[in-house]
Amino acid sequence: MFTKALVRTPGEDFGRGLTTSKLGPPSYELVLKQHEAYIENLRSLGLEVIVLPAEPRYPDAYFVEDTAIVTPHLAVITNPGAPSRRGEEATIEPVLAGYRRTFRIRPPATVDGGDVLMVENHFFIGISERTNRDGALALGRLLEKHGHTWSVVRVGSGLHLKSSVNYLGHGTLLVTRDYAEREEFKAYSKVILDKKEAYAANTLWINGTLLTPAGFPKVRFKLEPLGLPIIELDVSEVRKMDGGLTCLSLRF
Ligand code: CIR
Repeated sequence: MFTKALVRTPGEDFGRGLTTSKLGPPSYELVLKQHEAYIENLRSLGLEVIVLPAEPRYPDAYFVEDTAIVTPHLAVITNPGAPSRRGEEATIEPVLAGYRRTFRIRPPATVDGGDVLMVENHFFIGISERTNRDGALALGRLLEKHGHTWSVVRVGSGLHLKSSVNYLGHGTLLVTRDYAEREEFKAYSKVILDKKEAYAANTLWINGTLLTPAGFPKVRFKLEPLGLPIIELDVSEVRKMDGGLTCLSLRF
């Protein structure tokens, strides 16, 4: 169960962040509204939301998920894989130090939190363009010292592991087609997304409620049999910057 979420307000320059999407220029006014709605929903699910102010030097800094891995036992401050994002983590560390003992991933190791999927006590660490083998190993060692287990997953498609795979509770993963047959996940039940709705893999479990991006009607149909409440949230402007619902917060 989570009791807190840490978020950061997008800055006016958020449209200058990294992106590969071809969905057009994002609107600052709209992203602020969508971010506010996200916060309100987290609060309505009982979380205390810690809201940090925009960080002008770092247009991607509101994707706080990438800067740390927070577990019940520790917080690991990452070394983000994209050079333009290095330094974001230093703004998060003092905040998390108030809640957990903190550890760091140091260069040449790199890790983006978006590549780290927590499934109960186990952590799947994606090796991607952002998270390298040194990073996975450094993170894995810290996790195992604190009683967690871990394994690595090759991120073949999608920016981060959690762009394609997320945990829905009760031993069930939500996965894109590309990950449906992966050996690494064979022990889990799976909800498999249609190719056209792959973006909705970035669905966020909060204490038994699923927050899923609006605009993917088949996903609701696939998630309903799980019997969990579902909230659809519009994150169109975040999507234009290659982000989604999980990227916008650290939950702990
Ligand atoms: C980036 O490319 O780093 C940002 N524009 C998007 C990061 C999304 N974060 C995430 O999936 N955890």
